[in-house]
Amino acid sequence: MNPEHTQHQLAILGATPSFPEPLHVGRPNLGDRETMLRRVNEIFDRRWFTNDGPLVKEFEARIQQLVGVKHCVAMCNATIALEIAIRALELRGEVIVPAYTFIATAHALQWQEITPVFADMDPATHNIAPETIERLITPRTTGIIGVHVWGRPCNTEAIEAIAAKHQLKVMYDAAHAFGCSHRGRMVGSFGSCEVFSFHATKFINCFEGGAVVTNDDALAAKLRLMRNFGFAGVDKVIYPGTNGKLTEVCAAMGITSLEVMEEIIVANRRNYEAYCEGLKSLPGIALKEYAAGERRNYQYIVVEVDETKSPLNRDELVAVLQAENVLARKYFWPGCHRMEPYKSFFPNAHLLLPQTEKLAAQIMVLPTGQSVGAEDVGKVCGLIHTALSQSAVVRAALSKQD
Ligand code: T4K
Repeated sequence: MNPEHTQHQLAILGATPSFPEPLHVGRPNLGDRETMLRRVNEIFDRRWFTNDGPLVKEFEARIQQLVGVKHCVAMCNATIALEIAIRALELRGEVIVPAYTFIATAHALQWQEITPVFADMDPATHNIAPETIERLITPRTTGIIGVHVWGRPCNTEAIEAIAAKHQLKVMYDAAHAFGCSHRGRMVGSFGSCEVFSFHATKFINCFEGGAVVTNDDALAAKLRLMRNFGFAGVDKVIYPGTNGKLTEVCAAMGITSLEVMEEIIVANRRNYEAYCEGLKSLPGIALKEYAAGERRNYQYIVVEVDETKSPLNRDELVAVLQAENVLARKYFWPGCHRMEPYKSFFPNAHLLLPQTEKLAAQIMVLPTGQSVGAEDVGKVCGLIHTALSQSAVVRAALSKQD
């Protein structure tokens, strides 16, 4: 162990927290403040605030170019974008999704009375395990939604082969995977369409925002119609659409964010490499690695804590870190199938989800992004070393807190 790693006091043991201010997962990255404020001033001058304004169009054009797709339809957030994409693809009945994802993936289906059917995860990638999909297909199944968890693309080839065999539609929740590639091809062009999130916590953000990207002209036209109440021209409504529009100020934030995309990736990568170094060779602690040779945004630092080898389990480690003001998160615990309404609908779903059950209890996500420096990463790693080496003391302190 690096001697530096032993010097931190644990607040859980009565000292002050190592970080006076909370170190968050998902702290927003910022583009150039002056440029953003200039854009906001221009929005004020133009008095054009929403409804397909010039900055929304510019944001869409930049994404199309970056991802290499024909169409980008910007939306107010990724949840609405998922709902609109699902509806535009005419999915109904049952749709297969991974149980290990943010709840929005499942809710976007349930919201329109489509049943999400949960597939298990591949422990190596944390993505949907293609071999668990086929047995879930019923006559009511109409599609599969893969999620590129942590920005690591799903096994699109296997998913699409199963879909072709059973005549199912495929789309992807790419909320984490903007700026990532799969076999040299940018995420965004797989399946019928893919959905990005530009929420404040995402590596590129619009405050709130999302987008559906596709190479399908007819689908893009339908998405635009649905995003804007079903208007097909002034005073002409041809579909019961919704309001999924992105505002100009959000698009301004997105463009300003895109302008520093490479800088953010450099900061994320630096932190990722520092975490790799700081957490290596700790028993039971495995940092999920990003594949070399592909484009990655490195926006999530994901650690598996195997309680059979680590002196502390995931929950204990998260509790210690949080007491030190390192607000590590247990994403996506306990899995969608253990949240309502799915838990009540499918009380035995966990029996088919052994890997999700096991890994959702082991995974923690650590802070990174522009606002986290290399020194912070060193300190977080130091805390983890200290906590593990003083596990008996930590356990005793935690039991007193209960
Ligand atoms: N699909 C997937 C796979 C997703 O992961 C998500 C969203 C979606 C779909 C839906 O996308 P959107 O509809 O949101 O565009 C957060 C985000 O709210 C959510 O967007 C994200 N995934 C999810 C993984 O994380 P929570 O419930 O953890 O949010 P919250 O409020 O606890 O914030 C997370 C952390 O970020 C906290 O430590 C505080 C920090 N934070 C947050 C905000 C908003 C800040 O420091 N500043 C901020 O402005 O869901």
